[in-house]
Amino acid sequence: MTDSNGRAGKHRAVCFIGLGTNLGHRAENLARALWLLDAEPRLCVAAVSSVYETAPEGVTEQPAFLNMVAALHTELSPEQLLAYALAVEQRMGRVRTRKWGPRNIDIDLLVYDDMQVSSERLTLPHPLMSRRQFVLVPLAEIAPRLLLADGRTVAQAARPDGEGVRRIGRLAQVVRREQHTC
Ligand code: PH2
Ligand code: MG
Ligand code: MG
Repeated sequence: MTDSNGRAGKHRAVCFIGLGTNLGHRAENLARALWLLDAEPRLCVAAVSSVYETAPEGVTEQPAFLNMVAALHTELSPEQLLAYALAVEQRMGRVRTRKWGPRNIDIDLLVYDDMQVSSERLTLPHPLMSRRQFVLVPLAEIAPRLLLADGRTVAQAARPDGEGVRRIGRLAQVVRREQHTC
């Protein structure tokens, strides 16, 4: 592949990820995860949604989540990106207790170009994304026309005024509010 100057270059994929946290300083956890992702030279955080406070799904007896999504440009393969995302979770000290239980940070790959992947470690697009308003509502901000597996666009599937998903602001504002500095 060549760029507009005729230089050979690696393919840069566009990927969407979901971030979630319901333990500790939640907004700081989101900020740190994005910072650690962006620190990888073959990966760039291209866009971020607002931050939403969301009611826990699956296991409902746990603290409320902060959720957001981000668009990444990356030269990493899906498997490499997954490995890097898991390394960021580990570096942030994530302790895995039970499935869908509380966590200080969760980074999920949602979509990677128009690639379909089905392996033991990774399924793309994320099989639950079209049912999760805590993913769809933030994703509608940065990728409203993205097509879901069922043929709807993200904008059609998102219910921003529905129950359980409340926009609380841009990340930098939310971090400052959590630190009580404004
Ligand atoms: N993640 C889960 C299970 N349930 N609920 C909300 N609101 N937000 C999440 O990120 C979330 C969840 C499994 O990863
Ligand atoms: Mg998850
Ligand atoms: Mg996960």
